[in-house]
Parts: sequence; structure tokens; C-alpha cells
Amino acid sequence: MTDRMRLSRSQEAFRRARAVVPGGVNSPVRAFGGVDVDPIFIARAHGSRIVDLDGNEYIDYVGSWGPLILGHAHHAVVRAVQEAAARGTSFGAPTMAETELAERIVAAFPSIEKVRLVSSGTEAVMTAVRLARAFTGRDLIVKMIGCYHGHSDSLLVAAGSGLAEGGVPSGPGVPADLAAMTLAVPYNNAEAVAAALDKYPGRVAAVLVEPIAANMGLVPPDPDYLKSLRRLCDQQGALLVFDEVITGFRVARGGAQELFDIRADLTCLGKIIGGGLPAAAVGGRTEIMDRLAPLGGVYQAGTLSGNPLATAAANATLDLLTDEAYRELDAKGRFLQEGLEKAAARAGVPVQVYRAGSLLGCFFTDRPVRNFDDVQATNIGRFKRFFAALLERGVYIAPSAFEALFVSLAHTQKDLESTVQVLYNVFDILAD
Ligand code: KE4
Repeated sequence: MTDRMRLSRSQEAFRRARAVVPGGVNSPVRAFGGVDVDPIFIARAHGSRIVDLDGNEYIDYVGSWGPLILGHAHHAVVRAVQEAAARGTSFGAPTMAETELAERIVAAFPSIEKVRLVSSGTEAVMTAVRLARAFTGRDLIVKMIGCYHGHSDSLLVAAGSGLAEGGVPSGPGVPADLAAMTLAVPYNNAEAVAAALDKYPGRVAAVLVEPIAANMGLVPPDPDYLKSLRRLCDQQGALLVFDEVITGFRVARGGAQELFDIRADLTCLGKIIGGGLPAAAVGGRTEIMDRLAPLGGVYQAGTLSGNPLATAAANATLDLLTDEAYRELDAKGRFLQEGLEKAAARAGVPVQVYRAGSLLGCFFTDRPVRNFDDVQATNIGRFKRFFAALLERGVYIAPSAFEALFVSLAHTQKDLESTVQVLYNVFDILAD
């Protein structure tokens, strides 16, 4: 630990938190269990910078796990939230800002005609699954191993014994009978999805996928993978559900669907559409979405759905995501990718770096990474050293080899050049 990095206040805060909060955190990954470093507690953040309780400042590539595409405390977002708060923080009644956010989402996603706002990605995907089951009259769900869709019971499922077998609970508290209705198959394997659909003809309600997988590190889809899923769903009468909680408004304004020119039947959004506040959404064709209460019988509700502060932050954020903004985000992402690759090559450390716009992933391996088995074969120990060395040098990336890096519009060329300089230094250390 370099002398610049004192962690005593974060360590004391972590001790105090553990007395009253399970694991001392309100979301598991924040406990830094995936790395050999105590978690840092945050005091404040602005733009591309985040500062911990001990005053250590970092260039932030976590960005609250994706929402902060504009950077922290953007003046337009702060002002919008302050003005909304002064008008009242929650009404439990409809407001124009919710309609305006839904209109922005519909304008960005050709596959979406109607939107239901919720408060988390978990809620969005849980609702999409219930909608798919109701619309098709079927119960089974196909999901990809290594993709994460929030913590609803049907999706906390590990692969069953054989390929295309019913899943098993990925942890305690999930009923085995419910888990068995989720078929978990490898990502980037359309044949495995076909086998599952063939094995259970007329019984699969939805094929659920992160179109660019970003919860096992960043694993891009093979060239024809998504089109194959679209074709298989059309043939079998299952709905294609894209979980774009990370990729929506991130990799393009219209998410992965715009990038790959494909239409999902249902789309789940979150993170960026909350601008850093709790907002998420599920959207799709009217014939599906109108199954939701109060029109249809599919019940879904939420006290803070469409919350005025969250919709204010969301609308302010989306209005700044112009074509020029995406060109800039792509250029920043490319600069960081090239810096990572050059630093690793110079040190002779094998890496695979994947990128979609301002979303990046870096695996420590000399082989391509296409699915979760490949990820598990990468050098996780080297990642842990990578994380610790970066943190010591003022660069904060996700504290897990199974996450991604996020570049924001607030990252300046100077931030990126400083980061690359640190990368050259760190990769030299990793080479030892
Ligand atoms: P939330 O319920 O955390 O808002 O969203 C769940 C979710 C759904 N779908 C995708 C593709 C997601 O990535 C997520 C949540 N992402 C994680 C990290 N990759 C959030 C961080 C955390 O769990 O604390």
C-alpha cells in the first residue's frame, strides 16, 4: 500500500457498517470480495473523479456500474433533481416527466411501443419474465450462463446437470421447482438454445439474454449469435427478451439493438435511464405491454415507479446523449482500449480486451473469451493484482474480474492519458 493511500477511515467505516448491515454493504459486490483489498467508502465525486473517506482521489471507471455516462454530479442533472425536489419528491400519482421519459425511450428503440417504469433492473427483468409467461401462456425461460439479470428467484439459477436441463438454484432461498423452469445454457451457443427449444416444444416463454454480456467481464456476441436467437424465437413462438440494463443508451442511443440491427420482443433498461437515481423500465410492442395492469391481468406495481427525482435525472441525462456525445464516447473508449493493449503487449502480459463504445472489458488470457467457461479459465489472480495496483495509483475499476469498465463523457483526454501512463507502470509490475 503506497503511503498516498491511507484507508483508515474507510476501514473504520467498514467495521462500523458491518455491525448493522450484512457484510457492511447494501449490494454484495461493494464488499470487494472479488479482490484482496478492503472496500473503500466514498465521500464525494465529481465528473470523472471519486474521493474516498480518507481523501484518496481516483479516476473512476465504475461510474456506479454504468448509470453515470455523463460523469458524477453533472450540473444539468443536479439542477434538474434540485428543481424537481423543490416541487415535491414523490406523489404516487402520474406526472408528465414519466411520459416524457417513456417518449424518449420509445423514440430511441424501434422495438418499443410502450414502456413501464420501475425502480431497478431486477424489477424490469422480473416483469419482462412475467409478461412473457402471460403473453405466451408458457412457463419455461432460457437464460445464458454468466449473464446476470438481477436477483429475482427465476433468474438466480445455475445450469442443470445436462445441457438444456432445468436449472438448479444458484443459492439458498430459491425453490428448486421454480429454478427447474429456467434452462441455463452457455452464452454464444445458439445450438444449445435450439436444443432447449426442441426439448421443450411449445413450453419456452422467453429466451433472455444480455445482447453484449457484461456481467462475466465483457463478452461480445459472436457475429450471428443474436440473429440466430431471433430466428429461433420466431420459429418456436418464444419471446426474445434483451436485458439492456447496461447496454441501453450506453453502446448506442438505441442500445445493442441499434448496434446489431435487431429487434427484441421485450427490452429491459436501467442504469443510464435513471441518470444515477433509481429508475429502470421494461418496454415492447403494445400487444404485449397492454397485458400489464391496469389494462391486463399481469400485475406489476411500485410505490416509487416513475419517481419525479429519478425521471428528472433521467430526462436531463438522455437529452445530453447526442450523436456527437456517442462519437466522443466511442473515441474515449478506443483510446483506453489501445492503451490497455499497448501496455500489456509491451510488458508481454497476454490480455484480451473487448469493447463496445465506452464499455470495455479486459481478460488476462492469451485466448479468445466467448462464454463463462472461458472466463473462468482466465488468470483471476492476475486480475486481483491488477485491480490493487491500479487502485494504489489512483485508478478505480470494478472490484471484480466479472464486471466491465465504463468511460464517461466527463473523462478528459488528460484523464485517459494519465490512466494509460499508470497502465504502463502496472503492466510492468504484472509481468514479474
Ligand atoms: P439492479 O436491480 O441492480 O438495478 O439491476 C440488475 C441488473 C439487471 N441486468 C443487468 C444486465 C445488470 O448488469 C444488472 C445489475 N448490474 C450489477 C453489476 N453489473 C449492479 C451492481 C450491483 O449488483 O451492485
